[in-house]
Amino acid sequence: MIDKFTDRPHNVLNNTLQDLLMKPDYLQSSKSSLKASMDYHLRCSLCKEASSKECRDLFLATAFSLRDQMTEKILETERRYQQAKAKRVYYLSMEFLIGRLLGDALHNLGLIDVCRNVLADAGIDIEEVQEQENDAGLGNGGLGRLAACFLDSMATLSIAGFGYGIHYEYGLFKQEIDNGYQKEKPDNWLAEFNPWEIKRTDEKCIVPIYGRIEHFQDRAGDYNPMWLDWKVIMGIPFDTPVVGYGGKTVNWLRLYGAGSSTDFDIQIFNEGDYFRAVEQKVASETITKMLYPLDTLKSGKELRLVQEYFLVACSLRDIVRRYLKDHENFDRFPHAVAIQMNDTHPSLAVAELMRLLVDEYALPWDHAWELTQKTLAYTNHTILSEALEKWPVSLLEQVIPRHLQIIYEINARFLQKVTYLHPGNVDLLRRMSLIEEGENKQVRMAHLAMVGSHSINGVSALHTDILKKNNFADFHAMWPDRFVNITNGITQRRWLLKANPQLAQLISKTIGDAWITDLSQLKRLEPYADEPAFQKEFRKIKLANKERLGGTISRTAWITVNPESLFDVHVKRIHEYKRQLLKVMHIIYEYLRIIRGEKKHTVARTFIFAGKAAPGYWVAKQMIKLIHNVGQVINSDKRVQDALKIVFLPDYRVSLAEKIIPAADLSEQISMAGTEASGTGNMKFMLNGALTAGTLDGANVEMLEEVGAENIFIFGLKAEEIAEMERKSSYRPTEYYHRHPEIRLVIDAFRDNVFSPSEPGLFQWIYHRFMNEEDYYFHLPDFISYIRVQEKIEKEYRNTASWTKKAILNIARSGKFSSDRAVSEYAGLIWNTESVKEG
Ligand code: 26V
Repeated sequence: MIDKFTDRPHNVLNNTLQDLLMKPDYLQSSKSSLKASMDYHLRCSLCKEASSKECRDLFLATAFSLRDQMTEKILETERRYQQAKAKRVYYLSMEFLIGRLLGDALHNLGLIDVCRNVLADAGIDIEEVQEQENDAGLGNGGLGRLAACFLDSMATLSIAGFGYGIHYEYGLFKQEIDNGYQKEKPDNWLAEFNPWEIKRTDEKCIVPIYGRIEHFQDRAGDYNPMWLDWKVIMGIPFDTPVVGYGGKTVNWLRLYGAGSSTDFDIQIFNEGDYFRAVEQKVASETITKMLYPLDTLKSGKELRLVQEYFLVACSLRDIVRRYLKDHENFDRFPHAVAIQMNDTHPSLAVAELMRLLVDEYALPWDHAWELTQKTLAYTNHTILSEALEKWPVSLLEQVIPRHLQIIYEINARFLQKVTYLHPGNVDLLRRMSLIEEGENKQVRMAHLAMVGSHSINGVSALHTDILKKNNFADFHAMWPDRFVNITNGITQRRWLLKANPQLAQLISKTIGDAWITDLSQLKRLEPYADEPAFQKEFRKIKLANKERLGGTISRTAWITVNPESLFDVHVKRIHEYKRQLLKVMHIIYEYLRIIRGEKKHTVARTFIFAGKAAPGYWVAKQMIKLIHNVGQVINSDKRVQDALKIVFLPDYRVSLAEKIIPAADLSEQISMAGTEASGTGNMKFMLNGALTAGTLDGANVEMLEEVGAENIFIFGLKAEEIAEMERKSSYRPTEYYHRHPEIRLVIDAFRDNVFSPSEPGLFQWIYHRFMNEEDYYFHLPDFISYIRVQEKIEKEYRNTASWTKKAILNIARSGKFSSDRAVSEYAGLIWNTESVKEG
């Protein structure tokens, strides 16, 4: 009898299973071996019948099967790195927004079709199985997702690059919507077991914290401070394999969870204080309980500082331990190791590396400093002043007293250098100091990161330019060569191959599949941009993606949308600088003009929003409520039922983005110029054939350069124009209000409760803000050019062939925005490392 799963006689299958139980020799990619491996794991790892059709069981069995392959490859990759004496790159980040891993792993291992077939034979849809996986939401947004894309690219390029982060028990909160208001729910993503990670108790480390400094002298009479009475936290590593495309190289992401030291507990136990011992254990474990959401208010939370220190302390111990396995002293440290600090969150690495080298390995200060600077590099991801990290000196003194001492020493030596270069310039000293003076002294973490690194990079050309000219101008004047730009990128494996399989297939059918590892190949699509047959296929795929998203919308937001309408999409974190309000004002303008008979609607639009607001950020939460209320009024108004629909999809996360982005016609990237460091969503939309309505901000500037002005809709003031208006304090919102009837129409609607008929006054704060000249993100100066560009969009969308051509050209010209390009630039310009390929 032939087994329908394996195409083999039953007795052969039984033999295979027998073999498996003795010697797991199933690391091949054929259908039968994957099926056999899944059966094995159903039985032996999950204690379920091999015939189980539970999607959860099948998800776990598939994941275990893939993990087997990956762990084997990790060892092989490690041997290759060892043999080549590869320089190792450690990417330190408080966030890794990796989302789901199954689909990614299947694509990268080349098993997606095999797995689809295995499951289809059992009558199961692979997508249903993929839906079983919880997103690993270990990040807030762009910064964390960038880290995840970089991991994929490093593995694909066979760079010995590893992520180091925190094993949060709770990821970013889940968002629910109640009467239009955001409600936060805990994201207990590990509740149902995470099949990818491997807990490495054998590689745990000890981290000292708190305590006090005693000022001793050594035998030679030199100052020798001692850090005493510290407490102990244990750092327990959890490793997740990161498989590169083609499955040849498998790196890993190491996330540290905090635990209590058993020795420490035993001491308290022995003192007979059982409850204190348990308290101690719970307190330690709290450190990695949850990821902090971005908040507007400077919270100065001790626990967050402890998290940042914990990450740095665990990572550096591990990095040094690995290094010392093959080296006798530290002389080659910067040749063997590169450490990238993802924003200032891990910038205590500067002080911790100095402490390790000077205190624990007894290196002279100057030598230690040279090694530290040569090893570390810093990426800046934001210039928003409220997001620049500063920690109170008093808090550092309490939590990590020795590190504070070291920071003071670094500062003293640094200021000496500044004084030497600019004698008598006290103002410059005050500006550049690592310590902000004042009633409550604070450590400026960006200054610490810059002083302690050999490289400082911004994440788009415009952003790097702004860093050099404004925020870090003094540092740039001192070290012009230390500043580099590396424009962000995204991995096409997740954001096209996996998220938009039909489009990926069409592209591969047309130009071959080299684009999967070389995105510049997409250029070869250009000749097809106005070819009717290709256009037709592209449109068919776009429509199918829109229909699919329509299904998600009706299930999660209970709104029926027309897939033939223009999908106009604004999805990202909710923040004033990203200007969701500008989008809402445009919608209100359209609506009021149609119902007043001033405009005949021509193009039906579905406006799609998604995004989380920080729990303590009132304005952002009001924006969510506003979007819902405007939606309620407009969606239920028969006069516009064929013209306008507004949707807010709850709980924006990586897996939802994967459904939304392939379905977009228009991508809204409308931040106030000079505020969005780069943006990466903008690139994902472009890659999936959406056109962009955008300001000249972040990477939009470079998208314009790549795609050409006729294929992107740019509007609004430029960053320098805004900076100039801010310098002169010349902007008066009320002047715009009085000058432009279009603006009055919209703003008066907030005053007149048009969108809160049953809650008068709810949105009047928006009206008052404008009237009080408080429009910090320049909505009004950009409004008129925004509605004009939207009129143009509408006109162009009606010409289907020309719109489709533009969409295809966007795809064809998106090659620059691959994270493979970005990571290669890091490797060349900052890390001084290269690929270690097989063979
Ligand atoms: C931090 C904070 C902290 C408190 C106040 C509100 C606020 C707003 C933004 C941020 C930014 C956190 C860092 C971050 O995620 N930056 C993003 O990094 C992306 C990757 O480089 C980049 O594409 C985005 O433009 C940038 O916002």
